[in-house]
Amino acid sequence: MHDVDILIRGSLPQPLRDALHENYRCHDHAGGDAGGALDMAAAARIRGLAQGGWTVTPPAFLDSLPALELISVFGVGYDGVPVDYCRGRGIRVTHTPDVLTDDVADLGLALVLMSVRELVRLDRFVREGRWLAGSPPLTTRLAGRTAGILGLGRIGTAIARRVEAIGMKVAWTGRKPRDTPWRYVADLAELARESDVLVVACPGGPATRHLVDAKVLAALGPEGVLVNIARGSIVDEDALVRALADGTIKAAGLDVYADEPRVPPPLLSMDNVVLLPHVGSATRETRKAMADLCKANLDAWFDSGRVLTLVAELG
Ligand code: 8YV
Repeated sequence: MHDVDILIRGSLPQPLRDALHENYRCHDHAGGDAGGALDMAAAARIRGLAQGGWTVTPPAFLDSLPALELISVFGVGYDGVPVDYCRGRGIRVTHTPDVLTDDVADLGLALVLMSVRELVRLDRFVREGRWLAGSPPLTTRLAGRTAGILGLGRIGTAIARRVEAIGMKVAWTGRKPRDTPWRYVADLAELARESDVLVVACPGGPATRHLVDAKVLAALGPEGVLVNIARGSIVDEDALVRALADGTIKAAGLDVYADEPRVPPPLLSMDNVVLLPHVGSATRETRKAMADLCKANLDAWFDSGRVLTLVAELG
């Protein structure tokens, strides 16, 4: 048992909560994302914060935790944490990279296949007995077509390898070019124009908000498909709904949304969009590995002043 007070915010898996409660004096911030009162005396003692990947922790809230040393995020994305503010106060921020890369990339590949080969629609075709009345509609070949990847980090790279394995060509864009086996295209709209499928795999946060806008969707074009396994904030959802409704793009496969778990209502009745409930990392094995790493970051810091997986901006 560490002689340390930590705060838990947002949704964490029960086994992780249990392990934290066994090892630390834990304070649950019942208000979660919405905030809510935190006992002032307890707040002054909080040295660690464990939070869900989607949890938003604003600077004003962190101001109420004067002794905070470390934020350990359960998730690879940490767009809910004000990293510049944390740098200013010397608060370390850790996350759970690598352990979820394969699962999220698998889901990216699955959404490419589900959207372009229209697998959900075809499943419904069988269930509704329509096969008895005639042949299913033909779909589109993936081999030989181009996947454009927005963000070639760990997950983007793993998706590139997977789509290449099914015979697709890969091009990508990101903040700056680097040496990769795949062609770099500096301009996102240009990448969209060249792509049959545009896969969003970059981090969320203010720097990437609405990067995929009406212009990019128009460039993707009437045969183009958008896949997003990253963050809903990166896509202008109103523009996406319009583009799917009026045929500006052909289809979309989405695992993430701007206001989860709320999905824009018009998408729910569209046949050309596959909707998943943010399950990129949602396997038992990966969630356990994420939980272990989230706790290991707290333990390493409070045992020996080390952090294991500090976020890149603070490295
Ligand atoms: C997690 C994610 O489900 O890691 C991330 O950034 O979006 C997901 O893999 C989420 O963080 C769990 O809170």
